[in-house]
Amino acid sequence: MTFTQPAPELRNQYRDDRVLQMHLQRALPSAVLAASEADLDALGTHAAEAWREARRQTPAEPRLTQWDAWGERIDRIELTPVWRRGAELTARYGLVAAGHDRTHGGHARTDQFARVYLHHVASEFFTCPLAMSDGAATALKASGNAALIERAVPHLLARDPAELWLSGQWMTETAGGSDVGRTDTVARRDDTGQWRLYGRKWFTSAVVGEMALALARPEGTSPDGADALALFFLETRDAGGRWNSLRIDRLKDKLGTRELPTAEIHLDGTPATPVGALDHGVRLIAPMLNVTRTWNAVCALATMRRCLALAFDYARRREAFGRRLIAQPLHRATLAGWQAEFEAAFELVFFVAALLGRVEQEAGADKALLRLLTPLAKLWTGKLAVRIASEACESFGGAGYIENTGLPLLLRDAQVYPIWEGTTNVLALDALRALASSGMEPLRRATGALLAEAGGDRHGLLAALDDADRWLHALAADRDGLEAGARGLAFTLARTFAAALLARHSAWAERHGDARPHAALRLFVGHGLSRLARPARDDVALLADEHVHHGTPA
Ligand code: MFK
Repeated sequence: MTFTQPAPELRNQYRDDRVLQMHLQRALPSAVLAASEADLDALGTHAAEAWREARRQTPAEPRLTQWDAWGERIDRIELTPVWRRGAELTARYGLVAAGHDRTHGGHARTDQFARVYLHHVASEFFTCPLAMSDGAATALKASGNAALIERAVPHLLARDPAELWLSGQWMTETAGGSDVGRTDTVARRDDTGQWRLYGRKWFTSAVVGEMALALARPEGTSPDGADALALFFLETRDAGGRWNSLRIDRLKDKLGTRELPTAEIHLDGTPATPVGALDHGVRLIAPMLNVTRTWNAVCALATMRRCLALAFDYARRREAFGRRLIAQPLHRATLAGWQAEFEAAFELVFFVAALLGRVEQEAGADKALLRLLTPLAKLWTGKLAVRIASEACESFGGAGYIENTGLPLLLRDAQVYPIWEGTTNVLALDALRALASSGMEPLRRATGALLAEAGGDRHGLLAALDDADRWLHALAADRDGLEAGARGLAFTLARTFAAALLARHSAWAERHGDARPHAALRLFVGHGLSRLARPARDDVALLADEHVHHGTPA
């Protein structure tokens, strides 16, 4: 008899997802959920079918052809089959439009991100340009630039694929990287007064889009620094459909997200329009950053859910050492532990999504809380997705290391989440920036309100916040110490607030006869909430400076 192992299977990813369904039942009025449920169900079916289909195909990658047979520069990008369907599915399910819909007021973002969460893995990271498009629509609306809003926003929010535009966010440069203030791209006026951009953009993931928002330094302003950057709107193609004075140098050879045609480009006089004043461009692009970081967190969550769905399914099928994996004490405890982390992260991410919707559509919503929680949710879920993807591969044994199971791809793709839209350290420092302007009070107030709904603070969450506050005060005059510990602080705040959210949710679930969220809460809290640390400066110096060599390497 030949030895075979049972492949994991996916069922409808909406109907099969207790965590999503229960969250939506609690968080959305029944009329809002009823209006979306057919779409969520269809996206759940599509997710399962796309997984099966992808296993039958050799993975496809985009291809760049720079020159035609006659020597003309064409820079044509051929997309994968899934990407070619991207616009149609985006328009049909309103993956961007739903977030800006005013029918359900502040619930718009919950509705939208439930769709995105279900579709993300099946989309092969088509969600990346969608995140940028959503961010661009948000930044343009916030800018108040009526002409640009009229020109672009209806396209970005279109529900007709023929009208839909995608936008890029062109910020990253060779010198700049995360230090956007070192942007080298120059904006210069031509004889007609038209602004034109010149420079090299190093990571443009949505180059196939119709437009982009790009940072550039207006000629004649100070040579460095973020304050002298301006935000520009540009259209990538001219009226004849040719590239608008830009060249695609190459597609990136990336660890993961390989279906996504991330490009290096040269702007060589691309016509552009200032979105606002000719300085403080980072301030103008910040609304975009915060939206794309929320997408990042939702997509990280979607990867976690996919990994766990496959790992649990396999554990129920595969038998070893005389019983199914799911009956093995260590295996079941391992999976349950990651499920608990996922459920806590789920509550945090969907809370941030809902709060974004309220801030955008309701008066009096807590902007300071959103400003702090956005980087916290992004940085924590980025790291957690990598760990869960790695554990999921491991839970399959050797099969998890075999390319055409589709499992290694989940791990490679997950590694983008802590990098895309700002690294863990950049985000931890951003959280410090938010704390410097509003302090801990918004978080403490919100935690208190959640615990009141949960029926009390049974897990010492307010004490955990007090510890974090004391840590902050102790380092108030020590900027280097504060920065050195910023990751630990960020993880502590993210975990503690996620626990408060899960406490509120599990109290509701228990009233509805479901004990599982409470079990998730107990396991999650059991993993520990605090990650506060004060790495001794001398110890850090001994190790960090060890690698500084003097003279020529041997
Ligand atoms: C999906 C697959 C993708 C494929 C591969 C992708 C690989 C990765 C490719 C990428 O490049 S992703 C993009 C990654 N880059 C970033 O996310 C940027 C990282 N850098 C930052 O986040 C910096 O913190 C930032 C550029 C936003 C600001 O740094 P600066 O230049 O030092 O500016 P500063 O002085 O801190 O802030 C300028 C203003 O913006 C301030 O306001 P004021 O002028 O009024 O004082 C800040 O408060 C404000 N600001 C900054 N961050 C903000 C913000 N406001 C609101 N929200 C924020 N998050």
